[in-house]
Amino acid sequence: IKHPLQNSWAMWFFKNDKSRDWKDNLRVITTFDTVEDFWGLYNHTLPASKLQSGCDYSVFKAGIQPMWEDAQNKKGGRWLINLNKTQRQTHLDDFWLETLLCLIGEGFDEHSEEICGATVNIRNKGDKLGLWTRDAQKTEATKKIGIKLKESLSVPPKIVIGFQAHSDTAGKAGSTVKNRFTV
Ligand code: M7G
Repeated sequence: IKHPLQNSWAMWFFKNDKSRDWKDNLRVITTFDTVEDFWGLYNHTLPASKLQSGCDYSVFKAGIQPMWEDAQNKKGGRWLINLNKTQRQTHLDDFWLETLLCLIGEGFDEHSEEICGATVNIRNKGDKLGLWTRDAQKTEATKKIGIKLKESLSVPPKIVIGFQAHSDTAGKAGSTVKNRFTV
């Protein structure tokens, strides 16, 4: 008997093909709901650091699409960790795996309900890791999730990470989005 997870999850892949709409570049790889199936998937997909620039992986609770427009995301936001170019080799894969283990292990304690999923963006200008939550108004829960994420990834205290509401991010390509909270 396999070990069941609290939630079912879907893993998504995004490949940037500029001739198509953003949404049409997003595909589900597979869904999983056991520890064993998670490791099977993890072990047979490329590490994030080996993806081409412009690609994303996302892992979201089953039924939530990894986009701002989903009913479960539209009032939410993300904790964002920006990596510099050298950190793709030194930190990215560890950060991503640790984030996935927090997701599937319900590592945000009583706030795990607030979690929608996580995304890793592979970009030449600097990779990004985002942890998406469902309600940007829930100040206390959101901050606790940010603190826990920072701890779990062993982000040094002097590095500040920010939380951005999707409503602020949507439609602001290129410009800097203000942080609602930082930890
Ligand atoms: P990104 O891939 O999050 O970051 O957004 P990047 O700028 O580092 O590449 C790039 C662009 O993809 C955005 O400006 C949007 O045009 C599109 N995009 C990204 N996301 C997460 C969404 C989304 O959730 N919904 C829609 N409609 N477009 C998105």
